[in-house]
Amino acid sequence: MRSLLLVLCLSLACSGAKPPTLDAGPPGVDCPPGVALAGECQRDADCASGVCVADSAAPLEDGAPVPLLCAPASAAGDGLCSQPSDCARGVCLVSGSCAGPCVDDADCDGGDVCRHAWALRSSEVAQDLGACVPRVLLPTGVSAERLPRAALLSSSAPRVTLPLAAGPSLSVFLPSCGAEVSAHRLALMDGTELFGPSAGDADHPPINPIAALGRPLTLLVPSGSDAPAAPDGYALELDATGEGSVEQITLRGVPGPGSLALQLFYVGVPGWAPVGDAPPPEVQAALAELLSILSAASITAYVAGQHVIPGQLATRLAVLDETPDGHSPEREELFALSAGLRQPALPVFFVRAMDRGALGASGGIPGPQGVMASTGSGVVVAASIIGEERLSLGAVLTHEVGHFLGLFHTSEINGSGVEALGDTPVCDPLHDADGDGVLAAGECSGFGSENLMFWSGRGRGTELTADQATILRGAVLLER
Ligand SMILES: [Ca+2]
Ligand SMILES: [Zn+2]
Repeated sequence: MRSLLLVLCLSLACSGAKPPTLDAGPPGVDCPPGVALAGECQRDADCASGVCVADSAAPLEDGAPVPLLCAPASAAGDGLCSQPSDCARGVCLVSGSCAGPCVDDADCDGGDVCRHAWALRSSEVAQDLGACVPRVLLPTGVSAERLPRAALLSSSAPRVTLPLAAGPSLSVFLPSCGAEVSAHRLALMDGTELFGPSAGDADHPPINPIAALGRPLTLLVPSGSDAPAAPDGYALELDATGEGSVEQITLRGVPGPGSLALQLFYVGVPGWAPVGDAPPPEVQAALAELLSILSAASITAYVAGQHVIPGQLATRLAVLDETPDGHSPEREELFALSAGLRQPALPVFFVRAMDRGALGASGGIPGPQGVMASTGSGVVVAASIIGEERLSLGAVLTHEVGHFLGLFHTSEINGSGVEALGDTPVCDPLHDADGDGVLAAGECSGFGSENLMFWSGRGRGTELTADQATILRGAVLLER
């Protein structure tokens, strides 16, 4: 039941919809692009002379692969862009940066990885390709420890144990293509279980909760004031499916007040586009509420960039569908549009609506902060919230940001709770006045519906406790 609720947090952040089931999702958290060929090259190595560039003379077919040919690079730049001609190779990704084409990671320099990406070919046409894009982007003062890849051999050993150094830290686990990992157990070196099979109901909540099925898996230690510091470190057991390996990146920062850079993506919301350098009015209002809520934790935020997704890509992702088993490949594809961002930031996606009445979602609890181009790299909110009674776009957006920075719900839909915070309000099942098994916002008035991290957005909760503010101020994504 524990895992079920954590998945609920991730995918149905604030709706009253039925929880998804836990069947395995589609494989491949992190795979090479696999884009069909559309020209004479896919990478520079394919060219006897010149480099592999976009064919600017080819007809613009929306949704088709970028046509590529061997030619001399132009004198244009390779940094930020708003159109193809800004880039030496004519490839301007929808995240607003120039990129070079590739087939696999070996084609990329400087720690970049080769991933599927979408390029702006005009204001109405997006085309895809394999592109070299940054992987880990961290604010000054944050260290990243990249451990050697650990082998996953699921046929002989479906469970692997990894040592985890003392916190506080955020670890992100990136399995090789075709493999998946989930958290099975986290323990102290003396065997004390902090998360695992013996903790799983309201009477035995985990001491250090983990969103065990996050894609990618992330793990914050300690994850709250009630979780021990563990100076000797931890033993972490992962369940693996598929064969391959897993890369572990452990991030450490210096907790304190800071600023959050936001990269805003508009995905098929009618009329939503930048107004000069400013966001559209609806988003400005939501950001004003976000600033007001986060100021209680001494955190500020600013808009670092804005991106309008064009064409069929926007049409397809404007309404995020789920599969019958509760997964959302479209949401994962949306978060991967962060590919190409070149500065540490939180990607924020605005879509028209989400399946099953969901209002928003986070790419993890916490999200993979600083890791770009992954299936969890961002938060999403539905513009359909605008005009709905008892809902606020700003509060839902900030709730998802709270998840991404490391906050769990104060109470779940059934009154249970998993977070490791000592001072947050609890709304237990005794408050289910109408006996329908759902702890609605109205039933939890005075018992947590006022809190930002209440499970339902219909309380319009904005409050943060001191322990929640401490978690937020520890987020490695903040600029300090
Ligand atoms: Ca009820
Ligand atoms: Zn939530």
